[in-house]
Amino acid sequence: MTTKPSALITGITGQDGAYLTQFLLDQGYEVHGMVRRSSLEKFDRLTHLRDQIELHQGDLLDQLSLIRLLERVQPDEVYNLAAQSFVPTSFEQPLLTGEFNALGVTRMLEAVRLVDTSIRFYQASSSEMFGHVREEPQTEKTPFWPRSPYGAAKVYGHWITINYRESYDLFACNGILFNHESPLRGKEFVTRKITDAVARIYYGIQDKLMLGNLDAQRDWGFSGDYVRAMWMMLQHDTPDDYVVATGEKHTVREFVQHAFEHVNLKWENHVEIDPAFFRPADVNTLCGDATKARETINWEPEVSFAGLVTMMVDADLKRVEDELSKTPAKKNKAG
Ligand code: NAP
Ligand code: G4F
Repeated sequence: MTTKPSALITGITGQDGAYLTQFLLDQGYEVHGMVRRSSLEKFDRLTHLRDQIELHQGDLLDQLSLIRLLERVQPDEVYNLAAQSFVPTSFEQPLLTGEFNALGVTRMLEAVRLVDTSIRFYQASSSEMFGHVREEPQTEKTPFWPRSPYGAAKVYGHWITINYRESYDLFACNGILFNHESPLRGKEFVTRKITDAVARIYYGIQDKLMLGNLDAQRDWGFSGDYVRAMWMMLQHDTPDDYVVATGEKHTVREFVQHAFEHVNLKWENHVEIDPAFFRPADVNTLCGDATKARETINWEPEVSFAGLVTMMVDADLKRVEDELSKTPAKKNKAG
């Protein structure tokens, strides 16, 4: 009898957690997720998978909860996706962001080191670490210059992962993932904020979309493609760090333009600038070179920029239409 491989995902309730869960189930894994205790359960992204996975309480702030969780689950692989992931919040809550995104990684690595050093560990590193970019495109060798408490905390998480690999011989990998989006993206992030607004404007229940820095450039990919790269890193013979990116960058303005054009609306009639959405320091441009991931683990993205925008607008159109069908009097398509 062969036993199924098992994985523990922290941050399973998030965007990537949902896509990674589906991917690992499709690969025949037993999937466990760590969730924070909350007075209300927020498992919306996992609804369709709920009976195929096991959820356990734990928190990146609580070392013992992590140790006990690994002892109970005995996973082959740990995907550490949990984090305070919204950059503007990191300016408001820099210490808490550091607790989750920096020290939380150390707690997770300590738990692996104490419970079972054969566990393979994935850390969710970020292109936000490149910040004020030193070269373009960015590779695994590009120096970091974080521009937010979020980015600075992720740099710590990145290096402590490398340190545990070198000190204790752990199979620990960093995925330096560039921005990746999907219909499951939180509505506070710019892409989903735009596609949600486009759908609401199309159906006449919103008129204006307030945004900040339209000139920022990002290398946007699809979350479903990027979680595949996480898994591929842990299947390789040796642990290493990889940039995961499409190699193509676009401005926020271009994202806006594509999203509004998809429903034949003129974005200039609806988008306004609100200084409240500018950051104390922003990352003006990001564009990744994923040559190493392509050549070493054979990873390639499948969804294009245009495909991503269309997928997200279509999903929000369907969702808003479904919501409105429950309150038909409000439905009023914009021309
Ligand atoms: P997300 O949707 O914001 O999900 C974050 C997850 O972390 C949620 O499940 C959240 O749980 C959990 N979490 C936060 N604090 C926690 C704590 N103290 N203890 C336990 N769980 C906690 O983020 P995502 O887009 O899926 O990103 C996944 C990871 O990749 C994050 O580490 C992010 O920083 C990193 N990353 C993302 C991108 C991107 O473009 N998406 C790019 C590079 C790196 P609740 O549901 O309880 O809030
Ligand atoms: O969508 P964003 O909030 O994503 P950001 O800051 O790039 O961070 C995301 O990607 C990182 C990888 O590089 C992850 F590590 C991180 O967890 C997160 O997933 O903002 C993108 C750009 C920024 O330059 C921002 O200033 O869009 C600009 N922007 C313009 N108007 C806006 C808005 N961002 C938001 N959230 N809201 C706006 O109204």
